[in-house]
Amino acid sequence: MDVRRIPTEPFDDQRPGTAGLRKKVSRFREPNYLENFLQSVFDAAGDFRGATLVAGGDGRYWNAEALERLFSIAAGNGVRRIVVGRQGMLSTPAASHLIRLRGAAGGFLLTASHNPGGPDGDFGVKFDTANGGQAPEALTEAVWRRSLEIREYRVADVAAVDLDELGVQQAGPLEVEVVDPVADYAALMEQLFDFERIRALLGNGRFRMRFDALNAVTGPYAVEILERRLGAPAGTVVNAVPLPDFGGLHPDPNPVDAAHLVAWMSGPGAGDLAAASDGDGDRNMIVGRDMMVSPGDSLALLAEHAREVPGYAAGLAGIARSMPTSRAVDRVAEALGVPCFETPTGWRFFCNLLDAGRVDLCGEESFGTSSSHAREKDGLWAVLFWLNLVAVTGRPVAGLVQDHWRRFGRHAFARHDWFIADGAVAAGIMAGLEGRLAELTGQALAGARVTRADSFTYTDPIDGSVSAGQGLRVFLDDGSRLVYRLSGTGTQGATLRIYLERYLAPTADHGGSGPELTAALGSAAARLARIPALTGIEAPAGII
Ligand code: VG1
Ligand code: CO
Repeated sequence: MDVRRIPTEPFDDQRPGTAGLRKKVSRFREPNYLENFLQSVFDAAGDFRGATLVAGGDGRYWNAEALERLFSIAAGNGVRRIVVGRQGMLSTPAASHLIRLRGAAGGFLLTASHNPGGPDGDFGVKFDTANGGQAPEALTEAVWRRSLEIREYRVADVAAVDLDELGVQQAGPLEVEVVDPVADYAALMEQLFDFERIRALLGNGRFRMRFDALNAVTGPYAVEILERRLGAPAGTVVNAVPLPDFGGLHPDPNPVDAAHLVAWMSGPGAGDLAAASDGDGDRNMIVGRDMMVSPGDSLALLAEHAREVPGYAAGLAGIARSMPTSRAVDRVAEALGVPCFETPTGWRFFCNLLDAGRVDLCGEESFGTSSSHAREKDGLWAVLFWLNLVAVTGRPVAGLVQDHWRRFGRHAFARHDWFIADGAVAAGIMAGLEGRLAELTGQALAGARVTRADSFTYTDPIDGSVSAGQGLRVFLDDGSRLVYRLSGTGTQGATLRIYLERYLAPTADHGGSGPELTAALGSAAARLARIPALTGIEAPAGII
């Protein structure tokens, strides 16, 4: 085989963030930029000669070009076969499942997830290991170190591949197997959920549902599963065709970017359930009638009712949530008598626990939930879980949430995102607050008193690896909590996230939205970190 070694110079900005490497499309298109990063992954992740890898993307702008380069670098590094979704498309959870199903050595996911797409938008690469999970921190750090010293990458000439044609094609030294991106995933969903009961619900002529794929990867999955297999009326899935620029929509399922869905779910003509997913299909937003289900509540509720769903009828071994996620699920875990783990932000931190069989259900406040069926978060899976619950309990979405609050109390939650153009200023704010943490205990804050404040360090219970600096936490004596951390998925400036949580007892008045109930806590949190004083910015750029 003819492998060419192409000389290159390192780039200094290829450190993967919370989930892969994300940059502006224009940066990724610079000569050698993508190639350097891919070669750094091959160098750091081990020997892939003779191996099978999975590849696919969310269909965003530049997906096809990036895939071509991936093929030639994979071939240059001795990969034997690439399993790729038709037209280069694979959702992140479907890719995770495919890696596990095929026993592949890993996979490349070409996506910047919920970041905007198009020529002026973002591009990204996530790398999954053989367990179908995102590369652990030790590996992403090794990739970054390698990217700083790389001097050449290896390519082999690969013939053009017809990504519309299913089956195996020989492309130079590489076998490329084009698969239906939906089939294996849909079959897995049929094993986990009671399709018969859901079909009865969706086809009863009364239940009205809308799923918004936001012109991103989940459209074909949702049409096949919800409309074809479960009999939902045609048109239930909207914005169902993946487009390179997502048709100008921002594929981030949250009440701000998908406000139209929240609007459809209120007032006299409201539907019964609305849902959306993100660019690469791993996030979910669930809306009931006049009820935006907070992701922390969603996780808690799925845990509470897991036994009512076929795939989880045997119960859960344990549950995990990312640290900033509300502690609603902790109360459920306690009631179920199963352990609840608290991990840093990012799905990769759940994977060891899932592999070891210690947990079956995981979730993040950022609209991410999934289970041991995959090693990535899974948007459509969460939607099917909710449909299954509504079908077997006969309760509406809002009723299920209110029942939960009456049993466990409500963890009102919101996230304030402060956009700070100068990353050094944002880092300074975090460092300043960290330096003052020790003095905070006993201080008055938003009508309560600080009981404890610290910087979160995680020790992985399976491999003992330690991840420090994972966010600053301030606990109050009325059960409230503030968490501060810097986003690791943006491509310009810095986003300082403040997570606000307030507990309302089972008998309390549960009225109001998460942002309303935590507004006072939010202003106190901003002042505590001196954000307005140090930036001149008076209000967060986004409240979710
Ligand atoms: C955000 C979320 C985090 C999520 C990550 C990847 O990270 O907060 O919970 O795991 O995005 O999501 P950050 O560092 O910006 O807060 V996505 O859907 O890649 O796949
Ligand atoms: Co995503």
